[in-house]
Amino acid sequence: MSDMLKSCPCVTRYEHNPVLTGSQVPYACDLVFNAGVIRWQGQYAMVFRNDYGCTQPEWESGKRFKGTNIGIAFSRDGIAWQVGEKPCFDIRDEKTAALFDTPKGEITRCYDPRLTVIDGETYMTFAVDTRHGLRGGIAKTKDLEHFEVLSLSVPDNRNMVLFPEKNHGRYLRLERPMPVYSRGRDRFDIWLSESPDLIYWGRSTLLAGVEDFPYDNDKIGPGAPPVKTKKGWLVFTHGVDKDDARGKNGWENTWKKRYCAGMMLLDLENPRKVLGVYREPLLAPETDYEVKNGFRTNVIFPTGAILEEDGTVKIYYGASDTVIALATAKADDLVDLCLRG
Ligand code: BMA
Repeated sequence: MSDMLKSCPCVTRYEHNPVLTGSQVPYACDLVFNAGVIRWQGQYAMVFRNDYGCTQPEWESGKRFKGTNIGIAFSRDGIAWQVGEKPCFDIRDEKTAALFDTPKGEITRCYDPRLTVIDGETYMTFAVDTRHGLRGGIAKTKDLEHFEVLSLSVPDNRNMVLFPEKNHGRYLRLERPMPVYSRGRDRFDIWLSESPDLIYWGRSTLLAGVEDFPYDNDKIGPGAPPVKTKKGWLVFTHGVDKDDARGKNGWENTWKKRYCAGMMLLDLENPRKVLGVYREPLLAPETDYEVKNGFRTNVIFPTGAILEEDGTVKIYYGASDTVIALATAKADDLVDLCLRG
């Protein structure tokens, strides 16, 4: 696996990246990353993963974080963000814990949120660590402050994203189950499921495998909720290549993975049909905030995308599991690259 992966020339990183760092958060916070973003009441809203209780010297000496919660931020331009006074979803908070139909203490962490608006209703999908495996959650909210949890998947599954439109009356989601037992190692793919009500999910089919993304050799997963373009659903993905020759990167002595952003295009009428996969990385770790000084370096993890009226797509991604960064591209260029393969 080449160590020289380059980002696609049609993508531009925001020159003053990152757009959100822990220093902007008015409560306990050391890392902010992996954020869902939507348009919200004439502005933009973001929910982001917040890990706290462990500073850089501490994580470098092996200490663990005290906790993780989900924070909220708002912005007029999608670039300058104002963070809310407290987290919007915190499993250590009794009100949040009471949203789940699980025994006390079963859920240990909720993280990696994505936001989607469907028929005027706002939904948050998120990963859930439990004492019995990793689950994918879906919650509904009217105000990004109060949530109703609609469903939790069976383990192990995460990286769920909802399509912003129903398809033939059914909700659709992309997801990434983790079949360790049958495959013997990480080799995880992207699946598509449908639901009449966001609670009961079925008709699951494989959408894309690791082998469809030639620069990945380990696992892939859905990134941001699909973006509707004239020629198809544009899906941003993340993908991992692993190289045992890689030494220390970030806090772990054995971090051998690299996360890149990728993309593919799905048919509008039948999203189970892949029209094209871009066979190179859309974004590969290159800048200082992506390859140096982070908690886990060499990580680009896209989780939010907004299509602007002028045809520009804003892509939000976690960089090095430490900050949130922004890149932009023309949707038409991205669609053409997917179709070209
Ligand atoms: C995944 C998740 C993400 C994280 C990524 C890179 O497994 O834990 O939250 O950004 O690894 O560390």
